[in-house]
Amino acid sequence: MEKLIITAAISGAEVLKEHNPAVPYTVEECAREAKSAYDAGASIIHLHVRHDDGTPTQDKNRFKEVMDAIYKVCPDIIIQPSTGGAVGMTDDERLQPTELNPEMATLDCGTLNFGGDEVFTNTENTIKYFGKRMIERGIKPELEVFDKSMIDMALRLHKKGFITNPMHFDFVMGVNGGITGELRDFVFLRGSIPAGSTYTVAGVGRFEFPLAAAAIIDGGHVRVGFEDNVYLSKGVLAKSNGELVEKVVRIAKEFGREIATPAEARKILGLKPKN
Ligand code: KMH
Ligand code: ZN
Repeated sequence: MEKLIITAAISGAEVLKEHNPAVPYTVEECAREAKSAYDAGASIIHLHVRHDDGTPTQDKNRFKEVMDAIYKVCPDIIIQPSTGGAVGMTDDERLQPTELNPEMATLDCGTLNFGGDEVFTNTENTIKYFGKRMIERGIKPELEVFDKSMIDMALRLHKKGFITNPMHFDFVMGVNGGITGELRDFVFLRGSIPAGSTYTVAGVGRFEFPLAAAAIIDGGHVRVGFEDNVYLSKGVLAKSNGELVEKVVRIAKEFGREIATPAEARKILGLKPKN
């Protein structure tokens, strides 16, 4: 079985220090959290950035500052900026980190009810616009899937040339308004992607570790981190993103699954080697 790629979603746009004091806002805090995840075995950092007061921003200068600080302490890591940003941002605002030509970026494949009156809007034209931008700039999209219909959307847009092979999906499961994190739904999603594509699973809240175990057994990849879950176990806050990654590494070891280095992750995902 292929080695396991662990992605750490260290910051998110919605989770706050009120939920876990280790949630990073400042440049230094982001670098600290990325390093803790990298040291524990993460090869990808899924990145949102904030102002120092915790307000989410897609400002490309802030992304550059944070990415430079992360590369300083994790020189070979893969950084995957979010183009989802936060609810209510415009498409062009969300796309700003692509101007830095990162190796990867997220591409959200549909609209989602986020609870209350909040809607995370990704029209078909938005997805096409983002897909085209990533092709033009040689950025590998991670196809964010919050529901089965988003896989179908990605496959339709792949046929039309807005997304290229090999495709890499992220099943974000257990979000309010999206697909549940039940094993039945995981099996449904992973059976719905074409042969030759790869996937990561990001279980939200209590689904984080059961779904990590499922993906480890299945040969898929895993995302953990404060964006999705702030608890190490029931009622116990994680002290760092690294602690969440360490737990995945322990589970993987139990099943004999080795952990991919960033260089190995690049090979698995078809990214160019970093020199
Ligand atoms: N914060 C959500 C509105 C992504 O990173 O691409 C969008 C999100 C997905 O987190
Ligand atoms: Zn995100």
